[in-house]
Amino acid sequence: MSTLSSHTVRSSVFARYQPIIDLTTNRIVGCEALARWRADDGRETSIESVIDELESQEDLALDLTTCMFSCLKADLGTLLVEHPTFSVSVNLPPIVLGKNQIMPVLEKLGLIAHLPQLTGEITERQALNEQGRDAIRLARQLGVRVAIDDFGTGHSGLQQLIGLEVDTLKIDQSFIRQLGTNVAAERLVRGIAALASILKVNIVAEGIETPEQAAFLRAIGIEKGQGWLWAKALDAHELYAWLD
Ligand code: G
Ligand code: MN
Repeated sequence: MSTLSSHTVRSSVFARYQPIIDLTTNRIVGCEALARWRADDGRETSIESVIDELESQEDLALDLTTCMFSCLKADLGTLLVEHPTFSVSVNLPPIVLGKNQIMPVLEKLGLIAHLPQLTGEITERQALNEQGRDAIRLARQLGVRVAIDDFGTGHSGLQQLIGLEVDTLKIDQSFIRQLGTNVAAERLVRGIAALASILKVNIVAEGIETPEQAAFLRAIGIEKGQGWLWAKALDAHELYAWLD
């Protein structure tokens, strides 16, 4: 049974923004909007404890996504206008794309002009069933780019993955963490880089924490990364400061 109401979701969810860095220039090229949860006592917490419940119900998942786009517009609206090449990624649960409810939200928020600057992230695990494949198609129809999140963790067949029409693969941080200590993880990351290059899709490496990890990724041709090496998820003021 659900313990969360629409009202609670709308008043508790807010966004933080983690910079996405061009590994060759070390400059910020975009960010990922990460959902945070404000607990009853005002503390900021991770959304982990409620995310499964939110994403299992269509109305709550839509409330979550609406909150994220609404924060994004309020926090980064000016930035999107002033920096037309800056792009923002938002996690998009497939369940919210199914009923064409997102477009009215984007229209109401005045985000239509910025659709090419937005990327919807769908996890590899969610991308491969029928609902996930439909979600990818619907996101593309909306005019946003599509990224496969947590790439490498879904235990999917290569054949299924190659069939997905996406713009970007986001290599999961569990592989990045093992660079330098686990040869198998290094080979896998090299393999993903080669695959992406053949498929002509972009790569973002997630969870980069050390200069050595960044150097390895740069050396094998991965263009973009995010992680604590540069910044944790920031509020809008901190993100604007990064741009200067
Ligand atoms: O599922 P997704 O890959 O979008 O999850 C991003 C999560 O990873 C966020 O909760 C974020 O706080 C966390 N994260 C981002 N950068 C790093 C990092 O460099 N190291 C670790 N351990 N976690 C990170
Ligand atoms: Mn993500």
